[in-house]
Amino acid sequence: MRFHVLTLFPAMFGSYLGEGILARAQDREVVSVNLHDIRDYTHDRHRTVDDYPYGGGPGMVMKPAPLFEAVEAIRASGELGESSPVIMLTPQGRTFTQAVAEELSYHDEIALICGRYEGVDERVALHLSTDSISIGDYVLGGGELAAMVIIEAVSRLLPGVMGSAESPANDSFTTGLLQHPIYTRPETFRDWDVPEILLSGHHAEIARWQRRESLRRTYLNRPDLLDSLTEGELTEEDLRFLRELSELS
Ligand code: 6GU
Repeated sequence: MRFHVLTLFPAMFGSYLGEGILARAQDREVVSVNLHDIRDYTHDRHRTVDDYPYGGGPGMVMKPAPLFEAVEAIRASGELGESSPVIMLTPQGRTFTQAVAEELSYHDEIALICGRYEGVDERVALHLSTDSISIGDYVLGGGELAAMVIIEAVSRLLPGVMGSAESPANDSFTTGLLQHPIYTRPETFRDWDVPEILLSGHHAEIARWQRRESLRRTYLNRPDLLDSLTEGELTEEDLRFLRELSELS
């Protein structure tokens, strides 16, 4: 899968993409990340990428021309198909979730446009991008971190990026519940013991404990996730346990 990133700050990406699973994914040629400096698509001496907003107001607006020319040049190179997504990264976009990551993982090529300043000329959203995405309800200085979040979340879903032992199938949000607590050695650390059940070797009992702890965490930290589980995703025993939790609080 190929990601094209259009940014005013290509240097922000190097060290992040050069480590960990993203480095491995690129070495294995499962993922490639092409960085495009938006300023390279200007034609004036000052390489101007922004201007004042029509109608007044604070801050500067990213001009449309460099972004259109950048996307058109990438398309002309043959590395971004006519029907590939061109995604504007902006706090005004739809919220990025695991389901969106999965949806994007089926494409061969994706372009990510990192907005900066107070915004981007609306004609980019109207006539260039096919989608707009936000990574959550808070404001960042630009879309660069959002691009890295999306590249990582999508890349780890691609075959050959994660080992089978780290399979994404059990991830929080893939199952619709938060992950249960996990422990490693030592058995006792500073007087704090690993829950006895995990040392028992009773696999069925361990699975039951893990399921309950997933439900407990989700109930406490993300009750909205429980509401969006569909019929049949919770067993009678799950429902009984959740009723117990709500009676305790
Ligand atoms: Cl995609 N961009 C900016 N500037 N802020 C954000 C965001 C994106 N997603 C959440 N906050």
